[in-house]
Amino acid sequence: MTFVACFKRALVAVALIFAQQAYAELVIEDAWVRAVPPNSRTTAAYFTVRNTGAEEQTIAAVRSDSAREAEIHDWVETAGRKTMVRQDQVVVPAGGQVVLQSGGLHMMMFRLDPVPSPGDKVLICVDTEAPAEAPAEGEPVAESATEVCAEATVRNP
Ligand SMILES: [Cu+2]
Repeated sequence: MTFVACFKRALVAVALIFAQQAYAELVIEDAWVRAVPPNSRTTAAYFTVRNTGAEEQTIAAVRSDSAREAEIHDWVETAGRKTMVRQDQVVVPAGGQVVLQSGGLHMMMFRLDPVPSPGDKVLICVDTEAPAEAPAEGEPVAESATEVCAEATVRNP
């Protein structure tokens, strides 16, 4: 093997190690889902995402096994009126955390299926890469190596 080929191979190995570490460095804590009436199709999830690593991480997608669609929203005040605005990316600083809480940043869960009941456990996931393509109707979202998940308890605020 030439020196250049060997060097390139070493670089790839280092890149892979960093990719794996990056994915392990986000931790979801204190996750809960707001209980809603059985005929409701939408709710919100709240949790803390902690970054234990030395590199900043960017959340590009969220998902749940109880919702067909999920987005990160924030409340933004425009001309004295508060509205929810979708956030395409949320940065979790190195060694820091982002808190999703009632009245602030939150995870929106759309098209609940099934509608969870109080006391149920619901899987919620954050992904540092946006999904390559939207899944077909009724198809589960493929898991990715950059995804971190946690169980959230369904409860009243
Ligand atoms: Cu919202």
